[in-house]
Amino acid sequence: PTTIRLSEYKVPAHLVDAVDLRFELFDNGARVHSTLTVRRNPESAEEFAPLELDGDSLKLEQVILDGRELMAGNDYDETGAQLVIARVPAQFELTVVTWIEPQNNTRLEGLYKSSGMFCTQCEAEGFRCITYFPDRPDVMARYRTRIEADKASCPVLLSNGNDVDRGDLEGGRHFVTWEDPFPKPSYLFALVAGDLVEKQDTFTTCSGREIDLRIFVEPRNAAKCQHAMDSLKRSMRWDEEVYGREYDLDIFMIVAVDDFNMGAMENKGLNIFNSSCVLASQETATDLAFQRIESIVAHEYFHNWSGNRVTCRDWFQLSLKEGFTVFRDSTFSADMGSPTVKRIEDVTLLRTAQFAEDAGPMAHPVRPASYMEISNFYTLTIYEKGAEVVRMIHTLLGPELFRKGSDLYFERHDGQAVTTDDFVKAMEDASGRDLTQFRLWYDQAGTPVLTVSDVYDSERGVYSLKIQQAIPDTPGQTNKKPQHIPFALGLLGAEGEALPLRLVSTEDAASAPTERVLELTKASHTFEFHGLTQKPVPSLLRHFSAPVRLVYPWSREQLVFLMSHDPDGFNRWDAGQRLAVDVIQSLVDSSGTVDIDSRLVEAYRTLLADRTLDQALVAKMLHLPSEAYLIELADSPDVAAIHRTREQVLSHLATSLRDELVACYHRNMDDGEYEVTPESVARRSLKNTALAWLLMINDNTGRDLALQQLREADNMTDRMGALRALVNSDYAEERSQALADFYEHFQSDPQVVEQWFSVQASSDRAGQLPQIQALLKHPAFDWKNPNKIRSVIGVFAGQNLAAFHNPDGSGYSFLADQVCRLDDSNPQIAARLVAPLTRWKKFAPAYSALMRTALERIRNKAELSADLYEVVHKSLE
Ligand code: B3K
Ligand code: ZN
Repeated sequence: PTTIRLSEYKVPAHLVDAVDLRFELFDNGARVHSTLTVRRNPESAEEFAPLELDGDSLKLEQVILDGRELMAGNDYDETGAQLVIARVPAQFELTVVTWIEPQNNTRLEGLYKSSGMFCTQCEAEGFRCITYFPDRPDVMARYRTRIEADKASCPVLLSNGNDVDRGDLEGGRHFVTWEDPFPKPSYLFALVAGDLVEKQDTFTTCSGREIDLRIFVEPRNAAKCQHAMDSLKRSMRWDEEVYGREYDLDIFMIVAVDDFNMGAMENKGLNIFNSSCVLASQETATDLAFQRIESIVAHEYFHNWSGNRVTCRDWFQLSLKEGFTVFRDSTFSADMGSPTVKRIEDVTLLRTAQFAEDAGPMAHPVRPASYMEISNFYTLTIYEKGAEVVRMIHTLLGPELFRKGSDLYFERHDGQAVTTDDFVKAMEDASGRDLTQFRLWYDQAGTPVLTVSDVYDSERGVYSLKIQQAIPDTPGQTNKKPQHIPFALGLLGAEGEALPLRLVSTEDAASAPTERVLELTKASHTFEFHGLTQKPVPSLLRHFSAPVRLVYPWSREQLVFLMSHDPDGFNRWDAGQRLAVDVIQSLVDSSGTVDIDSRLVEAYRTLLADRTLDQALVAKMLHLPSEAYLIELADSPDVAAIHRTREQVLSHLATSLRDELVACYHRNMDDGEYEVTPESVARRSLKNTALAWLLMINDNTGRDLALQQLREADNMTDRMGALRALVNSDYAEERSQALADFYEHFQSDPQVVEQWFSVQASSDRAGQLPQIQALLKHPAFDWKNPNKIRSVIGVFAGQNLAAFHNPDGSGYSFLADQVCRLDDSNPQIAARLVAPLTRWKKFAPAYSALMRTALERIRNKAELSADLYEVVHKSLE
């Protein structure tokens, strides 16, 4: 595989104004007729450049240029990956006919079949698996698409835009023609053909236009679309109100597909979703799934502006649309529910997984400088860190100027393919702020480390805070420059009161704010706060105002104090996390002696008793830091020791708080109607946490409550909560019975079976390697379905850490086998699954040697895909 570099970007030599497609769909394949209206790009320096079209796995049948059929070898050359026509006029029409086999397409890129329906996935480079085309996002064209198929098996025929013509054909076939008036890059093309039912609704836009909304699903899923439809309407309204963005076509469609590599795809007017990200009912989906669906529906919808109307010039700019759109969907979810809880969830993902990525062999900037396989760059860094970067711009500018900036960005670049720099420029131009140094966030990889120290001068009444920043080296990048970091903070007095932050002694205490955003631009800063009569407790990096690691010598007293006094809910939670991390880490280090700080127990006791606190926040605070996070924080982690210690702490807490947990369970039992509001989600979460803790300590009351809940639950959150608690307990008999009954009841629902797989695969009781191997042999397991693969193999390697990191290396070797197997059918999935092994350098030597061996075995596999090649080679370098 070759390396593609941002520095080598060239504008396309040819532009395509119009694409006329005709698909003939058959059981044994599909013929694609594509007619392109092409002209030389006046902005290209290469006046006599040959026409180069990308192609992948295509059978070329015919090439016609301005009505004349071209001859292979004479007029054009077809290599595996390109169709090159050496001499072309300045303007011409080109027809290319190709034959493809969707039914054999296991990569799930381009046109493929899933549960009998035809569907497409073209981002990033899937359109070239359909026809020869300049498959790059800066070539934007108007598409007209005619689909022809058997009427009985494919009554529904969909593509982007508006449906402009339809009719019957000979032999029981029919056609529909779609026209998309908005120029778009090829990656936003979509086609769906199958036997689907639709749920219909309408939305009236701010300017009074009525939009036809449709969700297409297989008939058996007809009753599971309401939540996605409601989420869609909320998203449409929100984007009008918060960003002034109105929907532009007359129809908006969503289709649910079972076999899908990712979560969903924002194709213009025709979003295609992984079934698990759209279908929901109280009976089958957990609260988490409901929330996930709402945010993914919003995310894909928001792409209509941030991605489709304004798109990326090249794939190095991927975060232009992804970072911005994640920021938008995250703000949306915050507005729909609890902002603090949403922030906690986002930061947990960032600190656990993105920080790990940013410290590993695949670390890359938000705007990468090079890649081999673009599919490998749909990463937490591009998405989540990219969203944090946009959030920091929002923090630095404030909401009004940020909105001015986004208005300018959409207005200035509507219909264009642009860069992250264009985005920042619009923010600068609208606000008058200089973001030159801020741009380093896009170019430098690695998580900045902020080291904070403080001194209090009682004579002067001055508290000074010294903040130093350092950015670690990452592959190919050393000696980084200091970045521009917004640092939000507050100071608390002894009673928990918020103190005025006076940066100069002359500032008036009454008008000084109690929270400030300091701007760090140098390697070291010292800030002085005046007029303080005692040393305050600092509340640092509030709301997690920047994606950095914060180092400050917290005392446990300070953390306990912040847990109950910090006015910033996020930092209350964070103080609890830091306290728990500190307790667990010191026990891991002290090997053997288990003396658990009573302050931790008392802090949790207070939490369990406090009814005045936001219960959604309490529910989050009760979750101990995950093993993955503890591992991320450790140098040379010993996984077994971390796992054991965390379990000991959990058992100790559960034993000490046993009665409080039972009371918490009963208090949060809820016999009202099921609803997904922050309050009722919090109640279920508290109840199920209490249950899980009680079962950790083999409490018979807990067991009985779990069994009863499993029998009586009227929703999947409670059912799953009880099942998970039993599966993770020592009640072996109850566990097997519960798993068997559950499967029996839900086996016909693929999304529930996925949850059933993952509850086992993530459990150190039910998910040891032999059990995982048995799951792979289960009749419901399907090697062609990415969700099943993820729910067993992905969950095992990513969440069942003690079993995966078995010191005998069996977990690694198992993963290597599965990755090699999958690489032949679906390289994108293989390259994603291998991630846990790529972090080998981080672990204690006994682990890392075995991880490396497993990786080397993958490297030596015959016919490694480009996807897997890049990840494995870079991580072994
Ligand atoms: N843009 C798609 C990602 C498609 C990735 C394909 N390899 C989903 C999203 O971010 O909305
Ligand atoms: Zn996206």
